[in-house]
Amino acid sequence: MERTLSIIKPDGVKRGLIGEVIKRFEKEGIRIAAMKMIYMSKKDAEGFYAVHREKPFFDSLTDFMSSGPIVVMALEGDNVIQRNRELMGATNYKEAKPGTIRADFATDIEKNVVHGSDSPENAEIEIAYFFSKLEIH
Ligand code: IDP
Ligand code: MG
Repeated sequence: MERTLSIIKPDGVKRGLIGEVIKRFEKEGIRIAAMKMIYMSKKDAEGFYAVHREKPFFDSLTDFMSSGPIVVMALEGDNVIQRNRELMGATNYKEAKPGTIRADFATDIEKNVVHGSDSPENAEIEIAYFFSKLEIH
Protein backbone atom coordinates (compact mmCIF):
# COMPACT_ATOMS: atom_id res chain seq x y z
CA MET A 1 0.00 0.00 0.00
CA GLU A 2 1.41 3.34 -1.08
CA ARG A 3 0.50 7.01 -0.58
CA THR A 4 0.91 10.03 -2.83
CA LEU A 5 0.14 13.73 -2.66
CA SER A 6 -2.43 15.09 -5.10
CA ILE A 7 -3.25 18.77 -5.56
CA ILE A 8 -6.13 20.27 -7.50
CA LYS A 9 -4.40 23.49 -8.56
CA PRO A 10 -6.02 26.98 -8.49
CA ASP A 11 -7.18 26.66 -12.12
CA GLY A 12 -8.96 23.37 -11.33
CA VAL A 13 -10.68 24.80 -8.26
CA LYS A 14 -11.73 28.03 -10.06
CA ARG A 15 -13.14 26.10 -13.00
CA GLY A 16 -15.26 23.78 -10.85
CA LEU A 17 -13.25 20.62 -11.48
CA ILE A 18 -12.92 19.40 -7.87
CA GLY A 19 -15.69 16.81 -8.21
CA GLU A 20 -14.53 15.69 -11.65
CA VAL A 21 -10.98 15.00 -10.43
CA ILE A 22 -12.07 13.24 -7.24
CA LYS A 23 -14.54 11.11 -9.23
CA ARG A 24 -11.68 9.84 -11.40
CA PHE A 25 -9.68 8.78 -8.32
CA GLU A 26 -12.63 7.06 -6.63
CA LYS A 27 -13.64 5.29 -9.87
CA GLU A 28 -10.16 3.74 -9.96
CA GLY A 29 -10.53 2.49 -6.39
CA ILE A 30 -8.02 5.00 -5.07
CA ARG A 31 -8.77 5.89 -1.45
CA ILE A 32 -8.65 9.47 -0.15
CA ALA A 33 -6.79 9.26 3.17
CA ALA A 34 -6.67 13.04 3.79
CA MET A 35 -8.16 16.12 2.14
CA LYS A 36 -8.49 19.88 2.70
CA MET A 37 -8.82 23.18 0.86
CA ILE A 38 -6.04 25.65 1.58
CA TYR A 39 -4.71 28.91 0.13
CA MET A 40 -0.91 28.98 -0.13
CA SER A 41 1.10 32.16 0.26
CA LYS A 42 3.86 32.82 -2.27
CA LYS A 43 6.34 31.58 0.38
CA ASP A 44 4.32 28.37 0.94
CA ALA A 45 4.39 27.72 -2.82
CA GLU A 46 8.13 28.42 -3.02
CA GLY A 47 8.73 25.93 -0.21
CA PHE A 48 6.59 23.28 -1.86
CA TYR A 49 8.30 23.65 -5.24
CA ALA A 50 11.82 24.16 -3.82
CA VAL A 51 13.21 21.47 -6.19
CA HIS A 52 12.30 23.73 -9.12
CA ARG A 53 13.99 26.85 -7.64
CA GLU A 54 16.48 27.16 -10.53
CA LYS A 55 13.92 26.63 -13.30
CA PRO A 56 12.94 29.56 -15.53
CA PHE A 57 9.26 28.95 -14.71
CA PHE A 58 9.71 28.97 -10.90
CA ASP A 59 8.49 32.54 -10.28
CA SER A 60 5.47 32.19 -12.54
CA LEU A 61 4.62 28.72 -11.15
CA THR A 62 4.72 29.90 -7.53
CA ASP A 63 2.63 33.01 -8.42
CA PHE A 64 0.07 30.71 -10.03
CA MET A 65 0.03 28.21 -7.15
CA SER A 66 -0.58 31.05 -4.67
CA SER A 67 -3.26 32.72 -6.84
CA GLY A 68 -6.24 30.97 -5.25
CA PRO A 69 -7.39 28.07 -3.10
CA ILE A 70 -6.20 24.55 -3.85
CA VAL A 71 -7.42 21.13 -2.71
CA VAL A 72 -4.69 18.91 -1.28
CA MET A 73 -5.21 15.18 -0.83
CA ALA A 74 -3.24 12.18 0.35
CA LEU A 75 -4.25 9.31 -1.93
CA GLU A 76 -3.76 5.70 -0.91
CA GLY A 77 -3.66 2.46 -2.91
CA ASP A 78 -1.45 -0.12 -4.58
CA ASN A 79 1.09 1.57 -6.84
CA VAL A 80 -0.86 4.82 -6.40
CA ILE A 81 2.08 7.12 -7.23
CA GLN A 82 2.30 5.78 -10.77
CA ARG A 83 -1.45 5.25 -11.17
CA ASN A 84 -2.10 8.88 -10.22
CA ARG A 85 0.57 10.07 -12.68
CA GLU A 86 -1.20 8.01 -15.39
CA LEU A 87 -4.60 9.52 -14.54
CA MET A 88 -3.01 13.02 -14.62
CA GLY A 89 -1.24 12.67 -17.98
CA ALA A 90 1.97 14.35 -19.15
CA THR A 91 3.06 17.72 -17.72
CA ASN A 92 2.50 19.31 -21.13
CA TYR A 93 -1.21 18.70 -21.85
CA LYS A 94 -0.46 18.67 -25.59
CA GLU A 95 1.53 15.47 -25.00
CA ALA A 96 -0.91 13.96 -22.49
CA LYS A 97 -2.78 10.80 -23.52
CA PRO A 98 -6.47 11.26 -24.42
CA GLY A 99 -8.73 10.66 -21.43
CA THR A 100 -6.21 11.89 -18.86
CA ILE A 101 -7.07 14.83 -16.58
CA ARG A 102 -4.55 17.13 -18.21
CA ALA A 103 -5.51 16.15 -21.78
CA ASP A 104 -9.17 16.76 -20.94
CA PHE A 105 -8.87 19.97 -18.90
CA ALA A 106 -5.44 21.68 -18.92
CA THR A 107 -5.23 24.98 -20.79
CA ASP A 108 -1.49 25.65 -20.56
CA ILE A 109 1.75 23.81 -19.64
CA GLU A 110 1.62 25.65 -16.28
CA LYS A 111 -2.13 25.66 -15.66
CA ASN A 112 -2.45 21.90 -15.83
CA VAL A 113 -5.12 21.34 -13.14
CA VAL A 114 -3.37 18.74 -10.98
CA HIS A 115 -0.14 17.91 -9.17
CA GLY A 116 1.01 14.41 -8.23
CA SER A 117 4.13 13.22 -6.41
CA ASP A 118 6.69 11.53 -8.66
CA SER A 119 8.43 9.12 -6.23
CA PRO A 120 7.95 7.49 -2.81
CA GLU A 121 10.57 9.85 -1.30
CA ASN A 122 8.85 12.96 -2.65
CA ALA A 123 5.39 11.63 -1.73
CA GLU A 124 6.43 11.36 1.90
CA ILE A 125 7.96 14.86 1.95
CA GLU A 126 5.00 16.41 0.11
CA ILE A 127 2.32 14.75 2.28
CA ALA A 128 4.16 15.94 5.41
CA TYR A 129 4.29 19.47 3.94
CA PHE A 130 0.49 19.74 4.22
CA PHE A 131 -0.77 17.09 6.66
CA SER A 132 -0.01 16.12 10.23
CA LYS A 133 -0.31 12.45 11.25
CA LEU A 134 -3.66 13.22 12.90
CA GLU A 135 -5.11 14.40 9.57
CA ILE A 136 -4.35 11.20 7.64
CA HIS A 137 -6.96 8.46 8.09
P1 IDP B 1 4.70 17.58 -13.06
O1 IDP B 1 3.67 18.48 -12.38
O2 IDP B 1 4.11 16.85 -14.22
O3 IDP B 1 5.42 16.68 -12.09
P2 IDP B 1 7.13 19.21 -13.12
O4 IDP B 1 8.20 19.09 -14.15
O5 IDP B 1 7.42 18.66 -11.75
O6 IDP B 1 5.80 18.55 -13.73
O7 IDP B 1 6.75 20.73 -13.01
C1 IDP B 1 5.96 21.23 -11.97
C2 IDP B 1 4.92 22.16 -12.53
O8 IDP B 1 5.57 23.30 -13.09
C3 IDP B 1 4.09 21.61 -13.70
O9 IDP B 1 3.00 20.81 -13.29
C4 IDP B 1 3.64 22.87 -14.37
O10 IDP B 1 2.55 23.49 -13.65
C5 IDP B 1 4.87 23.75 -14.24
N1 IDP B 1 5.76 23.64 -15.40
C6 IDP B 1 6.54 22.59 -15.75
N2 IDP B 1 7.24 22.83 -16.86
C7 IDP B 1 6.90 24.09 -17.24
C8 IDP B 1 7.29 24.92 -18.34
O11 IDP B 1 8.10 24.57 -19.20
N3 IDP B 1 6.70 26.17 -18.39
C9 IDP B 1 5.81 26.61 -17.45
N4 IDP B 1 5.42 25.85 -16.41
C10 IDP B 1 5.95 24.60 -16.31
MG1 MG C 1 6.70 17.17 -10.52
